[in-house]
Amino acid sequence: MIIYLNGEFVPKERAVVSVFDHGLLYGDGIFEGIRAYHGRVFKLGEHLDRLYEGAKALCLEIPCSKDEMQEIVLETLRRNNLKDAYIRLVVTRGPGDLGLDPRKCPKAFVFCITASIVLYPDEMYENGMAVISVSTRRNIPTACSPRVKSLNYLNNIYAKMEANLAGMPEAIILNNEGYVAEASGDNIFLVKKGVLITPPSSAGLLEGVTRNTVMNIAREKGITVVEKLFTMFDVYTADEVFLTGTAAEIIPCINVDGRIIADGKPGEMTRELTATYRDLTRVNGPLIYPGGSS
Ligand code: PXG
Repeated sequence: MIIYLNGEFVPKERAVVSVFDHGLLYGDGIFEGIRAYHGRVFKLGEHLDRLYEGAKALCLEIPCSKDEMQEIVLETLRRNNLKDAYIRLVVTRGPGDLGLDPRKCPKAFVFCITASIVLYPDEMYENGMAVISVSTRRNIPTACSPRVKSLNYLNNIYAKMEANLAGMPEAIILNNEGYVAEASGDNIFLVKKGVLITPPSSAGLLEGVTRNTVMNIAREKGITVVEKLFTMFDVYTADEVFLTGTAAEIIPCINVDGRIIADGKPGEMTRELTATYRDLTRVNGPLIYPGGSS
């Protein structure tokens, strides 16, 4: 496995980060989880836009342009001979001293890992999954914005731990007002009377690339899409519930906090959106091997 590490391509064993890196010392940094399908990097532009917006919010100067970053991702995939992959792109504040002041870190540190993709079991997509809501509240946007995909994921990890302790695969997280925000690493959607509903960004959530893609697919199909606040009552009584994320794509939820959703089977709209989403992964995004080689 070859890793891109701050200007070099190195074997996994040599891909190490300083103990003085503020990404490690303070969670000061940002990342993206991206996926490549059939020799293309799906929605790469959208992921890079989110990365650079996060950097802007944190006054973190990424030491290369978006075009150069795109090439770093594509070249890392080429060096690993991958066509289908999970990509982890990380920008840390870089090495500094033991004080938290980011000005002590002269240069951001960039790395890119490309790994073969671990697919979730088909069974989960066929039959849906059971999830629970947890007591951990989503970070308050005025304190630590969930819109920044930062290296500080403790909020999400607390939620995931609660799900783990309850023996459940995923957690639904509410915001500090008690409205549904998202899952620990996925966004949430409901279908009610043919309308597709998801919490607005202002609920305090990461604006998922998959979330945006699904909303666009739905609109193109003529489905009404509404971003509005809702509570767990709306989840329990929805016709369909599903989660969206780069790794999981679209996963149906058929049981939430012990309430069976509708007839307990993945719904029609969830199936239809999933089929179109998968079609899109074949045609969207820059080619890794433009000449058609490999
Ligand atoms: N919300 C949160 C909090 C996330 O971290 C999403 C939503 C979905 O966003 P995208 O852009 O992927 O549609 C995410 C991203 C993992 C893993 O290993 C997944 C994410 C983050 C970190 C790790 O499954 N999901």
